[in-house]
Amino acid sequence: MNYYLTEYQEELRRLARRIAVEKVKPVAAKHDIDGTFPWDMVKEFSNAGLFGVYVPEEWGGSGGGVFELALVTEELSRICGGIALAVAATALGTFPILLSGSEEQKKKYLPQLVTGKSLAGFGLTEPNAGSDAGGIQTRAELKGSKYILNGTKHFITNGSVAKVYTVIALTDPTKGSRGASAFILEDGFLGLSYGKIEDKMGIRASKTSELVMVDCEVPVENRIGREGEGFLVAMKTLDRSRPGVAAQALGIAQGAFDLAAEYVSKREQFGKSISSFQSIQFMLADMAMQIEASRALVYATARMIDGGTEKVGRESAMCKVVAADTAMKVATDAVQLFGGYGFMRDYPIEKFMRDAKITQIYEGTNQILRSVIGKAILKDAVGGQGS
Ligand code: COS
Repeated sequence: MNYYLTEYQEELRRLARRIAVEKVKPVAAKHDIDGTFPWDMVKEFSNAGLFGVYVPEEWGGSGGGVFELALVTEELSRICGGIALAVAATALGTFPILLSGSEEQKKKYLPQLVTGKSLAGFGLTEPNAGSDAGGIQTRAELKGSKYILNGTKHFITNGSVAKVYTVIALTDPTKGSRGASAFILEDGFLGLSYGKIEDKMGIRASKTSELVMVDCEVPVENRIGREGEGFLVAMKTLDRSRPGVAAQALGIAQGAFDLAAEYVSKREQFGKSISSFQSIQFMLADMAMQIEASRALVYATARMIDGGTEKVGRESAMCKVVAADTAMKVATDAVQLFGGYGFMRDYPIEKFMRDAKITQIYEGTNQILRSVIGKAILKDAVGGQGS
């Protein structure tokens, strides 16, 4: 499929692919097994300028958008969906500053984030507020020139390795989600610690931790936007970051497919290559069709966002759901094509199946996103706008 990438986008894709193959591939299994964070890879991505591809040049980025971020995430995830998250989750944590931050906040934080000198994380989810993001309980009380934050965020990607966290907390608990505000926290702020570091099924090269805030002091100038705008900041962020999860899923699906296609071409049974059997060819065809359909939707959504469309919640959710379900299906089928070998840790394919699973869960489960899509469709139908 020709997506008519610009010369710059083609170059960026080649660069990300080269780094993924030459640098990430040799260390992916090690980080998956021991769960260590790939700081060497962060340095590689940083040197290559991959952290700033979606940030305007005035803030030190390369001037691209969600599309460029998707290209990089896809290529890195094709080799390792976990290591790719150093870039993708930093983007998630950076979006609130980029989209809703003040000039001073952008000046202070974006340069370190676009270079990869600092990683970022996004703190919305709490133990009792996952899909129900409006049900958060973390409190932020203004005392003099500081907000005092109390509460626990969990499942925070890049938690404990990031230096900057954008966190949503309630400044007015009587107003529910309309009483939420967004804040920038830094590693080392008084009262901020990391709590539990998660031991995960997949994306094990990525760190996931709690953010524990006990009388955590946050300067008033670190509030993003006005009080009460936090939920909106979070939703706008997720609208722009979900295509990134979709791109991660797309990369995982493509990577699993590549390995499976190569394997069936070499594997012989009944005296011939198993790729000569129609049942195998049908599986490959289905996998390839689903991957390409996902790619078309992810790219179209990213271009829609970069083109300036404001209301992108439905499309962003759609591409995430389609790509994540595809990743899970394709990775599962890829393991199937490897037969018994696919089940063994000696072969690289089972990791893709483990890595794929999270894409159906985080940044909005595929169930809650179907609900977001359904509500948007009905709203348009009632409004008489059609689709
Ligand atoms: N853009 C702008 N505004 C949005 C929005 C969006 N994408 N989605 C919701 N809003 C607004 C609504 O318009 C509403 O505004 P008003 O209070 O002015 O009417 C407000 O936000 C609350 O919206 P809603 O009533 O739909 O909220 P709910 O609590 O019913 O549900 C969902 C909100 C399900 C959409 C939200 O909680 C969600 O996305 N959950 C998944 C969370 C998630 O992705 N977690 C992962 C965290 S990062 S790994």
